[in-house]
Amino acid sequence: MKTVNRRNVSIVTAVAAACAIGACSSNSSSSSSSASPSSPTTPPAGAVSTNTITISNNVATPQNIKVARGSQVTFINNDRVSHTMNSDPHPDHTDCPEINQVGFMNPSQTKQTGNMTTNRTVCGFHDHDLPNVAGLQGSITIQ
Ligand SMILES: [Cu+2]
Repeated sequence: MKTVNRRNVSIVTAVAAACAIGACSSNSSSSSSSASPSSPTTPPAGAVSTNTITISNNVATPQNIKVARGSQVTFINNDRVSHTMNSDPHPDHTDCPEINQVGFMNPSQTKQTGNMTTNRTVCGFHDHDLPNVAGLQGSITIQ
């Protein structure tokens, strides 16, 4: 009994010593960099010229589009579940309020943004109910 206890104590001591010299493998210190979606500052490469984004199976297609300034973007929810599309950043939705006019979408529902007249070049969007699902994040570049 005493031998076992002594061995456990020495293992704990060894782990604590390893952490003290920076050998811990924890990634907790970098978690803040992968937080909520926010608008990109430059247009994503490969943005598609279209005014329509279709959602199915928790993926928006195309994810990155470019549109004329002042035009509207149509979101089509072809999914079996509802989605709530909002402007980045989450949860404030302040970058491009025009996108917030889409908001809650029932399955099979189609909704439009307001006229994209923001001063921003790129507007990020996301599903407010699933803010960390990458397939439901995308961008609208305004030309
Ligand atoms: Cu949100």
